[in-house]
Amino acid sequence: MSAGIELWHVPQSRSLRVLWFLHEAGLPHRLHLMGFDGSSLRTREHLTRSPAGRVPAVEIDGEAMAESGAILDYLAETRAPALGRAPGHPERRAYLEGLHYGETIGQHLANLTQHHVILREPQMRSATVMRLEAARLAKTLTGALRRMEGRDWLLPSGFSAADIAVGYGVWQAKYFLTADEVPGLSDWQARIAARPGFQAALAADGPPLIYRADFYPRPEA
Ligand SMILES: N[C@@H](CCC(=O)N[C@@H](CS)C(=O)NCC(=O)O)C(=O)O
Repeated sequence: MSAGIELWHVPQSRSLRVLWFLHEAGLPHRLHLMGFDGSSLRTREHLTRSPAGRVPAVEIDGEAMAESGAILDYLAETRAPALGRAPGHPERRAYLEGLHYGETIGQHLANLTQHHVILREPQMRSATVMRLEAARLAKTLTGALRRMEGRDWLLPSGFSAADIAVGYGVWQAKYFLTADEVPGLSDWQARIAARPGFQAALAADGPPLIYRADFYPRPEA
């Protein structure tokens, strides 16, 4: 059994959440950069780490784990308590909500990525899905901003792993939403970009594999 933290990561994917956390917390780790060509994600070896053959996947002291939100919470609990809100903490409920809300945002990003980037043949893409999912993505972010009530981060006591779970979607939204579609979004993205832990994660992220354009406009209705 190998000691320490290993992360299997595809640049620009949800595994950036874990990479960001590791840099925020200053946790030493070994990074395995993977491609997005299904084949490396679907090997028998990788399927032992992630049942659906996804990233992120980690091994922590030799034990495999998938699901970015669960990984963040587990790492907070075991190695970086300042980034978590443990059971009994007055912000525990809001913290858990934020950790999981990341995937409410993430589902819209995934659908947009599929229709703008992954589906290469124009006839496979749906302009309706692109418009609908962009509007739904904007709503998730507007809702989170409303909860923040003018604060910089989700919880009154300050930055936590919940901001990383949600922040990944906030950051990636730049590919699909303009600043005027979600008032406050560009300031939020700037706050994320200013964090040394996020900057270090971006530097380690590897060459872009998913988004090659700066912005993916959707067709007019
Ligand atoms: N809920 C999971 C989602 C993991 C996920 O779907 N990751 C994507 C990258 S963003 C992936 O590995 N996709 C590869 C595929 O679908 O084949 C998490 O948050 O870790």
